[in-house]
Amino acid sequence: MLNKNLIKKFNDQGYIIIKNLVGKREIKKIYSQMNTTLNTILDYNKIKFSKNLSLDKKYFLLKRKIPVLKSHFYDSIRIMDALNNVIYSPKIVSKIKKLLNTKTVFITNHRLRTDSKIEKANLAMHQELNNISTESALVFCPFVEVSKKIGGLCVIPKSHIHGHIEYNNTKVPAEKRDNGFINKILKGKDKKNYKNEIIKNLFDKDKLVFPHLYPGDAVIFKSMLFHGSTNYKKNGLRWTLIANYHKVNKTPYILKKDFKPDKIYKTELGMPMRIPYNVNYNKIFK
Ligand SMILES: O=C(O)CCC(=O)C(=O)O
Ligand SMILES: [Fe+2]
Repeated sequence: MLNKNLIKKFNDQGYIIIKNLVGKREIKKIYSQMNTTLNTILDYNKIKFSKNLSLDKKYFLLKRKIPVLKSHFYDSIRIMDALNNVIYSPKIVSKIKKLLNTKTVFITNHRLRTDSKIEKANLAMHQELNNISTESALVFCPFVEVSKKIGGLCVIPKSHIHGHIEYNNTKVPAEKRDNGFINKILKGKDKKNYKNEIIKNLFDKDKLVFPHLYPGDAVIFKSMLFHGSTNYKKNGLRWTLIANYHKVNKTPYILKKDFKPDKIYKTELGMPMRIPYNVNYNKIFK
C-alpha cells in the first residue's frame, strides 16, 4: 500500500522507490515468453543453437545472424501478453493513480528496454518530452540488478519543481544526444556551457542519484524529473520494464480543440496525440 508519506515524497522529491513492484513469478513468465519466441524465430530460420543457451545469448546470436529479425523480436516484446499483464495490473495501476491523484490513466510507451555493452541504448539527462500529456508518472523497473557501479538509472531529486526547462539542445530526442553525458558530469568533464542557471546548478555530480535496485524493484518518477542512464557494465542485457502513465486532465489532445500535435516523431496507435518538442509544456494549460 502507498501511505501519505510516500505520496508526499513522490511530489517533493519527484520519485520514489518501490521494492518488488514486479514479482519473481511475473518476471519469470515474461522471460519464458521471450525465450519461446526466440526459439521459434531461430528454429524457423534454421539457426543452430543449444536449447540451454541463455536468453541473452540467443538474443545476441539472432542479432549476429539476422539483425533485422532481432529488431522485430524486440518490437514484439511490447505486444506479449505477459508484459502487458504486468503493465496493466491493478497492483501497479492503483499505486500510480494514488500518486497522480487521478481515477483514470492513459498508458503509453510501455516496453521492455534493453541496454548492453554491445548495443548501447543508455540516455543523456532529459525530461520526458514528446508525450501525450504534460504530467505523467513513469515506471522504471529493471529485471536485473542495477546501481551506480553496474550502470542504471540516474535521477536528479527535486529537479521537476521548475516544470519544463528549455535549454541548449532539448528540442531533440534524448536518444539523439550524447549518451556519455552522465559520465561526463560524474568526471567533472561537462563544460557547463549553459545560459540557464537552474541547469548549471542541477547538472552537478553531487546532485545525481543512482538508485540501487534488485530485479523487480522500481523507481516511479515524475515526467519533469531530470533522469538519464549509464551503460550496463555487466555482460548480457539490462532488461527494464518501462511505462508512462498519464493524467487525463493534462492531455491536450482530448482537451484542446486547437492542439497542434507533433508531426515529426511518433503517434499513439496511429493517432497524433503527442506534444511537439518545441512547445513549452508549462504554457499549455496556463
Ligand atoms: O532505460 C533507460 O536507459 C532510460 C529510459 C528512459 O529514460 C526513457 O526511455 O525515456
Ligand atoms: Fe526518459
